[in-house]
Amino acid sequence: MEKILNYIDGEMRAPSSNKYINNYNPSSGLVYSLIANSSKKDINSAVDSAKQAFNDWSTSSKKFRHDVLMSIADKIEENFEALVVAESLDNGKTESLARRVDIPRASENFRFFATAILHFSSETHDMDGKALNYTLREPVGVCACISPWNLPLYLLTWKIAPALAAGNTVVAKPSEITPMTAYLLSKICIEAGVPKGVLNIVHGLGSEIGDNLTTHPDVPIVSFTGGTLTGQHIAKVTAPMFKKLSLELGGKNPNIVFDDADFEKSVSMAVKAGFSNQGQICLCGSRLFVQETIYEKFKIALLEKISELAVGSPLDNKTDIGAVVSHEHMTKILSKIEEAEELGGEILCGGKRKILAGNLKGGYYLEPTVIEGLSYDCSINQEEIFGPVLSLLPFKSEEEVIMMANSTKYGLSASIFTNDISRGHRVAAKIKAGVVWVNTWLLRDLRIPFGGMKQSGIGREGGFKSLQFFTEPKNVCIKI
Ligand code: TXE
Repeated sequence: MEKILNYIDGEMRAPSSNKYINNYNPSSGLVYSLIANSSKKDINSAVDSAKQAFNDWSTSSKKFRHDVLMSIADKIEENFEALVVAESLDNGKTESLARRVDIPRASENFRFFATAILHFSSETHDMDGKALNYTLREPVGVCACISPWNLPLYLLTWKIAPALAAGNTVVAKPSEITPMTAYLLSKICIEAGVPKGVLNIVHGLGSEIGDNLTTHPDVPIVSFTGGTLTGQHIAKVTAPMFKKLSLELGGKNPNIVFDDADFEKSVSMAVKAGFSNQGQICLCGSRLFVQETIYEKFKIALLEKISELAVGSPLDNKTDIGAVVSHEHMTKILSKIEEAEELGGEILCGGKRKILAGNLKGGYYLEPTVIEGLSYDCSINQEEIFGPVLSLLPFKSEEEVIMMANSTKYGLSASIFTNDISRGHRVAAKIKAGVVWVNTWLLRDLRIPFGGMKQSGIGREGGFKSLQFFTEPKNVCIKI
């Protein structure tokens, strides 16, 4: 059985404990590989290696760093199909989604920041000829990049690429639930000739080695994407050490459909926003608000569209919904659906595990589920479920839907569907979220400041915002 090893100091290494964790294939529920169960010793080796490499890497030319990142992107594209198959096998998502979204975005992340660093600049401030201020933006040091299981390679590279482009070295800790493509990326980096120690990838249980990495005295900066609870924990343990922190956390995103919206488009976008990646995207529109004047008609059309979704093998091109990522996560989602029924919610469709035939019978498949009849402020409509579960709520007025949309502790993203462009601007201005789409969803320009407010996180990623996060500004004032 394949063993997923650490990538430390430019080579693949077994964990110092020589212990491994089972890695499950969500589509069958079977163990298909083993993951290095690393310890503090492995984290320390990785940080030491990154420290050794820092001086040369941080003083290398931007052009050199551009070339290294571009060669990683080239190698990702050379290994495209293998990465697609691996991502689907490890996460349970369909191969078609990994081929369309996850893997292309991984190489794009490297290309985007390889070129961004060539255009990155900072400001000067002239004091009427008496003095000149200029701002330097210097690499920070060894960066901890910690990533989740829902878009494994996509989100890991979204952190590694800007950190390296800015001249830092990196110790990355991918999710122990989906480590495979990070492991393949390690081998790609060796092939691409990445200097040893520039990037290190350590696998293992976040609950066991996460603190070793985030509180390591030689790691001054942490970039994390994952659950809000874990984000809170990381903020707590790093606060006394004044570390630079970027937290991209959970969401409970409203999708608002006004009665003047393009009907067909808003129905199909509501299904896409609710069920893409089995609803396991922090940006998913999991709360669907529909104006009451079109609510019944919209509900019929929505259920009709959802009934066409195929739940099946991630390898089958006809599959729309693959397996959710783990047995534990499937159980959590089913318990939330049960809670919704106990609260008086009505299950309009789905609500159950789907058992497939043959070797997929042990897979973690859930039917796309719609729940209605719950109050906007109940637990189901306030807490992130992170699965193929959509909550449907009617609203009367703009004011009412804005109040309900803003009622959760999250503030990551929102979508608004209306053909009244003034209303689009007006409602977007009042929604408490870091990213607001009007008449679309998940349309991403990598230059925008991406991130959430409230308990959806701290800081922004994307374009120069990422490079600003991964550098330390220093102002120099020269007396003339
Ligand atoms: O996230 P965790 P999980 C939400 C979603 C999901 C919940 C938990 O609701 O159900 O978060 O998911 C590492 N110090 N999102 O369990 O625990 C861990 O090993 C340092 C939203 O995946 O946050 C993994 O690499 N690191 C999210 C990473 O943190 C620690 C996407 C994320 O794990 C650590 C995924 C610690 N103490 C889940 N404990 C999004 N915003 O997209 C764990 N880790």
